Amino acid sequence: MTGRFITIEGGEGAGKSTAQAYLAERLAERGISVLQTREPGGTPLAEAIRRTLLSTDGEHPVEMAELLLVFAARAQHLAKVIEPALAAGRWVICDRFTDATYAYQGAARGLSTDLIAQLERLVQGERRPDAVLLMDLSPEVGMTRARQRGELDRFERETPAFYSQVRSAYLARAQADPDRYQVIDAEQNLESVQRALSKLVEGWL
Ligand code: Z5A
Repeated sequence: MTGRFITIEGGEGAGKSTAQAYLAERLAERGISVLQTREPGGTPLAEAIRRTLLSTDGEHPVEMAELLLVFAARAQHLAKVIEPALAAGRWVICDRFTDATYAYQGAARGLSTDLIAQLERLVQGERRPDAVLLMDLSPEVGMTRARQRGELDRFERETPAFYSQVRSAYLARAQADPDRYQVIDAEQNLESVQRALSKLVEGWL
């Protein structure tokens, strides 16, 4: 039996990490073995790429380099962590995946969707998330939450227009495939978000 691959997406400060931990706990209570991981990252090499991508110091990658670095990290992560876990029957909950590439490198940085789709096929083959949770909130609320946490990374220093494009791209992807995407209103208080997540878990099981 193979496991299920669930990804969590959304803008900055949307509550993805909080939701991931909550979902993992609910699933573990039901006896499901869960692996929590994130992108970019999830292996030592992919985490090194993450540090490069998020750093505000030194030379910044141009758009195309950023895209290729994201997919390089993903190739490593899939081969070393995600595929083995799914093959062992574990559920994988990943904080961001390729939807983020379409939203950030595609919609916000302006790289072509066709190019991203080609890289997606090259790196992932047929692998796609079984379910995508989109934690949707206004960029203003997300940025306020992110700022409260301290120093901002390279993406968190982008303009409001950049974040609006990210949000619109995510919502358009969710609308195009409503069976696979669940949109959660991430501006609600934590209790309401958790209630929505618990319902989802019941639906999955
Ligand atoms: N990136 C990319 O460009 N292309 C790609 O393909 C991929 C990624 C995969 C790093 O991602 C960057 O990588 C990302 C895009 C780029 N850019 N950014 N920024 P990341 O996921 O690590 O970064 P992030 O979006 O900044 O995540 P985050 O700041 O860690 O936020 P979060 O995980 O969504 O939120 P959180 O840590 O769970 O919660 C944030 C705070 O809000 C925290 O204090 C919580 O206690 C609080 N919180 C959570 N939920 C609530 C509710 N409901 N009410 C009130 N407060 C709440």
